[in-house]
Amino acid sequence: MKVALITGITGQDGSYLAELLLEKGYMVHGVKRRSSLFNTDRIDHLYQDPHHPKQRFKLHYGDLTDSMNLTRIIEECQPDEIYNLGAMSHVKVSFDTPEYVGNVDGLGTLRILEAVRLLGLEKKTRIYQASTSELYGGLAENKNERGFYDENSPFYPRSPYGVAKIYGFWITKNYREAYNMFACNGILFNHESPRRGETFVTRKITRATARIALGLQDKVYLGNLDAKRDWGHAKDYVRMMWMILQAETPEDWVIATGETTTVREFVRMSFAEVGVELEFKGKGVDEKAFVKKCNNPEYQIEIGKEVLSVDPTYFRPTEVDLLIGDPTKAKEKLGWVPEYNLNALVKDMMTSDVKLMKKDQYLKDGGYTILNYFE
Ligand code: NDP
Ligand code: GDR
Repeated sequence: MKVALITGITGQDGSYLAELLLEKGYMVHGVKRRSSLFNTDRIDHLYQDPHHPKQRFKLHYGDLTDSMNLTRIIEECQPDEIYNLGAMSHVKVSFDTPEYVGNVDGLGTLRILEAVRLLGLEKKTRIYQASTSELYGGLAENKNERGFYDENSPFYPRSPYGVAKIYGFWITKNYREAYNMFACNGILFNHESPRRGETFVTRKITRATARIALGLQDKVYLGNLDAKRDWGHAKDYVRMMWMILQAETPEDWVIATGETTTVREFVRMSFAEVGVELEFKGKGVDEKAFVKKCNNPEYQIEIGKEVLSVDPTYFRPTEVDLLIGDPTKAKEKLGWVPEYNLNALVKDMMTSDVKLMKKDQYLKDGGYTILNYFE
């Protein structure tokens, strides 16, 4: 039985990857941070009783800032594959906690690589590093001749997160070259899902849309509506993480859809999923969105209602304006065929959030407190 170790197993990608590897028959170990509450919502359905003789899913307390802890876990698990997905992954928050992000997202990667090397596992253990399109920083002049970012495009990170991840990228490549390790970077563009953290823009939008439709929330405040992202579905992307470690040679790979869309358009598409047509008026910080039509009798949402305003709090000190990836290499060499397009992604997220928010509505009607925290 193959053995995998996943850092960041409680996150969006970690949960989908754990599912995939369990389906493939792996023994899956995960690193979980200690927190004052259970923080396992995304993987509760995978939990297995530790007393079960055939247990194939095991969590270990740990942290990417603690090299002794990581070394001990790796020694115990003897993994064939390590997926280093753990990170403080929010770009805006990285401006508030830059040193911590450097430690976790940058040095954390080194700690994994060095542990594998010191334990003498460099011939056995393959390592996947969660690199990111944030490395490119969205500089127009750095796109390839076809207008995309690819494996050869120069990097120019625009946040403490991007800068920390660039260390992770290069140290992974360096250990590959210096010690002949099977260590690979997946340069993944934005990928979303119903399990996406609530403070990333897509989930913030789908959650708010469902709440507004159901009368649980008045409006949503967003930052830069003109930002463009290449959004795919996390389920498609974790499959690629696995494929990257099954390749014949260790390499770096861009995973993207090759299409880019504004935040404004994502809002429009989300409201359309619940039958609400929007009209955007104004520019920059004065831009707002109003309900133009409501084609769904289930939702009593009044025509002309203001449902979106811009709040500059959500602007970033330095922004990545546009990202679009070129997945040609992954398509040709790894057979990358995503199952979801943007329409299917929005539908999946909206279906899930409407269901979740109906549950909240039921709880609220029953007198229970529901989460009213927006960020
Ligand atoms: P999430 O934010 O959903 O998950 C991050 C995970 O990292 C969580 O399990 C979190 O634990 C864990 N973590 C945070 N800090 C530490 C730490 N100090 N020690 C150990 N674990 C820690 O991110 P995603 O699942 O979306 O992304 C997975 C990885 O891929 C990240 O590295 C991200 O930067 C990268 N990435 C993501 C992209 C995307 O669009 N989703 C695109 C490109 C790269 P806890 O639950 O306790 O907070
Ligand atoms: P990103 O994702 O920064 O691309 O990083 P996020 O969803 O946070 O932002 C995307 C774009 O939307 C704009 N935006 C807002 N963003 C947030 N979070 N909240 C808002 O209210 C809002 N309004 C507008 C942002 O300015 C930005 O331009 C994600 C993370 O998953 C990283 O870990 C990963 O590496 C990259 O994707 C690829």
